[in-house]
Amino acid sequence: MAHEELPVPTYSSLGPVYGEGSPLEEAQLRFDRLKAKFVDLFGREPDLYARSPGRVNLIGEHIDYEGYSVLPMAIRQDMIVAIRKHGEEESRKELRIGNVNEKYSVCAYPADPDQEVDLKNHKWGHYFLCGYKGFYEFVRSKGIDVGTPVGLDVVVDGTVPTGSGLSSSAAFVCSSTIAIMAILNNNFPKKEIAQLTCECERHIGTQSGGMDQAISVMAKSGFAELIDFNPIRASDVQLPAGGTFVIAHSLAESQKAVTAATNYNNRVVECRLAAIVLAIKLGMKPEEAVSNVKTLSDVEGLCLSFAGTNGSSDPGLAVKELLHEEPYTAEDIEKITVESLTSIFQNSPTSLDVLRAAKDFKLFQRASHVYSEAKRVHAFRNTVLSKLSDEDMLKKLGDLMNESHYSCSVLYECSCPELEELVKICRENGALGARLTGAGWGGCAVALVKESIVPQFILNLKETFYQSRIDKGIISNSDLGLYVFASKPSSGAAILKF
Ligand code: NG1
Repeated sequence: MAHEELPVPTYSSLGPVYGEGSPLEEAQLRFDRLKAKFVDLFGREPDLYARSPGRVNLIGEHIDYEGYSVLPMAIRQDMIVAIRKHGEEESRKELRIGNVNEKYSVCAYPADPDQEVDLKNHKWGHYFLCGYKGFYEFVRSKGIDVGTPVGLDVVVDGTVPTGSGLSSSAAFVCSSTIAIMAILNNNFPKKEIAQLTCECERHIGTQSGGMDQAISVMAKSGFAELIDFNPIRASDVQLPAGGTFVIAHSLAESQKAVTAATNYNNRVVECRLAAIVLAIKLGMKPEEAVSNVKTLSDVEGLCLSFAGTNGSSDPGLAVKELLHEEPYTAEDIEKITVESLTSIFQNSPTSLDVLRAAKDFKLFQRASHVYSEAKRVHAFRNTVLSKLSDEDMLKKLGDLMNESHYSCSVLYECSCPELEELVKICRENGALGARLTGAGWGGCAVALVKESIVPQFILNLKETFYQSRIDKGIISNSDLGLYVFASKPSSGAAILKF
């Protein structure tokens, strides 16, 4: 059976997830501490645990929500959710969510799947609530009866750094959803859980694309995955020997949920507008384009026919010929769509927030990024499958990563000064390629480095990037390992019952 058709695995020991040696010992300590915290807070032991990893995206940035394939791998840092279901006799119908990290105080919500997530008042526990609401929506849509909602006690322990572009949010939402699913005696094919958790996370107000949840749920130890959407599918990608991915934090925190209207969701809206304008320029009736075209992949066919008549197979040619580089005002676009932007997005409150915050729309730049980045993902995969020597292969992969960064930085404008500095330093210190990873606007860079120079590379980053920040007290020397580390592809989500 295809990997994505299988349910989330359930294990009775930590070995299948964490391997052996020191990672296993560290994991055992974390589970012991988590259980102790649970007993401390709630006076009982958890019934089960669910864990989901963070991820690093190797290539394919800001294209998942446009329907294009991406190529991430899971990292060892993860989120573990310990959960206990109240009995019918227990009167408290509440979700209580504690955290091993004292920085996060206990959050409580009614055990009501229909409550709204209070987006104006952001709390860390909201991510659990996203999983809770999303899970009930899913089972109801399938006609599955999971009984009357009862109270749930929950404690979480996370090691994915937050706001770092490594998907701590998806690790949290996926582990929460899977814990809720397991405690209510259900399990589903991973591809359904990947889709469901993507929808869960949208309750936090970002128009999330689905990559993070897909890799967190479907990852396999030792492999990166090519993730396709519509339908969701994961294909193993074996990375060439001799190369290692080093992840380095720029120390600028990217607050995706808080800055959604000007950053993440803004780009989603710009891509939609670019797609609609292209469709109309390529002959679709305005009202048809407005109602049917959601993403740039929806108009790829039209762009390809246009390219074909000009002797090319690049959908980007339509962007070059039919969109202008000058940013578009709302009025410019409305002349083409013959409908106001507020009416086009009337059913999406988070998009209306974008329109209120935006001065103009860079349709040419955003569409150029998306079509070129989508091509780079396949070039990356084809390079890995090619007969090139490991050395040449690593060099080509590095070049593609550098091109991806340029496009993110210049066309998509999702970098920031700290990331630019860090990426430059990575390249100066021997990285074959380096780029921002994840949503950007802060967070991490990922660098492809020859395995033989990894320790020296990390030391050099320490000297040239981190030392001045340690001196300023931004991070402490002893925490450096949390901010810069080499990572191998780790395993995906799991349920643990001991
Ligand atoms: P991160 O870096 O985890 O915030 C976000 C989106 C992805 C994808 C990337 C950009 C969520 C949960 N994740 O990732 O779907 O669009 O940005 O490639 O919104």
